[in-house]
Amino acid sequence: MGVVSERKPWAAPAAFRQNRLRRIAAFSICALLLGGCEGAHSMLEGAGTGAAAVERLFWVMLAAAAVIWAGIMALAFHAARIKAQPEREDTAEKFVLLGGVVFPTVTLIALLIAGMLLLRGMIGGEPDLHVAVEGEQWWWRVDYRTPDGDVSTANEIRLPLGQTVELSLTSTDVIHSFWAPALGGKMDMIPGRTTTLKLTPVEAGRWGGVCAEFCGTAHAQMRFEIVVLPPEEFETWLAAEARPAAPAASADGQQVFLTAGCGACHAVRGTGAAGTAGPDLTHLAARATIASGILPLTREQLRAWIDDPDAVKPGALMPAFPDLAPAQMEALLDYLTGLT
Ligand code: HEC
Ligand SMILES: [Cu+2]
Repeated sequence: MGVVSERKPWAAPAAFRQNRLRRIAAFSICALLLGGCEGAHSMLEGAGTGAAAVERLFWVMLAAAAVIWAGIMALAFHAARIKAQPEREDTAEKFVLLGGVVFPTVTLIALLIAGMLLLRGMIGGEPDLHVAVEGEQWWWRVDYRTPDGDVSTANEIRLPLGQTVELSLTSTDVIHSFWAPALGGKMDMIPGRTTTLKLTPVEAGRWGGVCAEFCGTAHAQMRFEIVVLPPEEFETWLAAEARPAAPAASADGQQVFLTAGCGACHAVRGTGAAGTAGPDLTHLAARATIASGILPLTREQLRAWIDDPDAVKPGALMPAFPDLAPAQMEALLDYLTGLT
């Protein structure tokens, strides 16, 4: 009596079913990952010449890898199907020499040359504009020089469409890395050194950026935005930024700001506040977000931030102000939201 299989003839074997599950899981994971390939942080929907160069290089590398992979798979299938038979030693040697030395050398050199030619697009031409960006724990200080004076802002880099900007990048504390995938490459920000990165935006809009080098507690909350504007709009914005702060929307609020000690860390040009440890707040209300892109700039979010920065962004280097009376907080918020 033979062994009777319990399995019904029409049911797929367990291994196959398990495999199918695995395949579905793998497919879903790939689909999810590919879903990440679009949007404001996408290198594949580039909005700058640098990103376009990286994208072309990506496709060239992918195509080359696919061709080589298909070739190797074909060889492997072939090898599995033919009957094994001893090769002559000199044929085997030739095969190893061609497949193991000549082929990789030629292919890698060709890809290297292709890469260097394609990435020439990232070097960029003569810059039309210079912007200094400094990585801080955990936000971005952004400085412009204008004929009307220096402009300092945070976490929002406005750029004119179609012009080449040279970013001078550095850091005050640890190594950060500046990365705006939709516009161009990625560059380390190193304390005591200045690195540069050129970007030429070719599409107006808001593009995302992140810190790409682990830099401490709030690294993952260290985001920024690049806002690409038509050149006239950019000039208007820059001229407005160069002006000192608007007259205080709330004199009481300004008083709270100055007496609570905010001015020790924050500057508001045109008032006594000239601190530099935190972002310049002269034109705070002209920004769309606070705390390096993690909160939209609204009255409620400002309140939440000032109440307890650490709850919003663990590790934030701003103390909490739990002792502000409700009326003081409202006046302070009136003042801050009036800093247009
Ligand atoms: C010890 C220094 C320090 C003091 C004092 C301080 N801040 Fe800050 N503040 C910071 C730092 C640092 C940041 C940036 C934190 C981050 O994004 O990681 C910040 C961020 C902010 C922001 C968000 C700005 C932006 O563009 O993202 C606002 C608004 C703000 N502070 C308001 C205040 C107010 C109001 C007070 C006083 C009640 C105050 N701060 C006191 C250091 C300080
Ligand atoms: Cu960082």
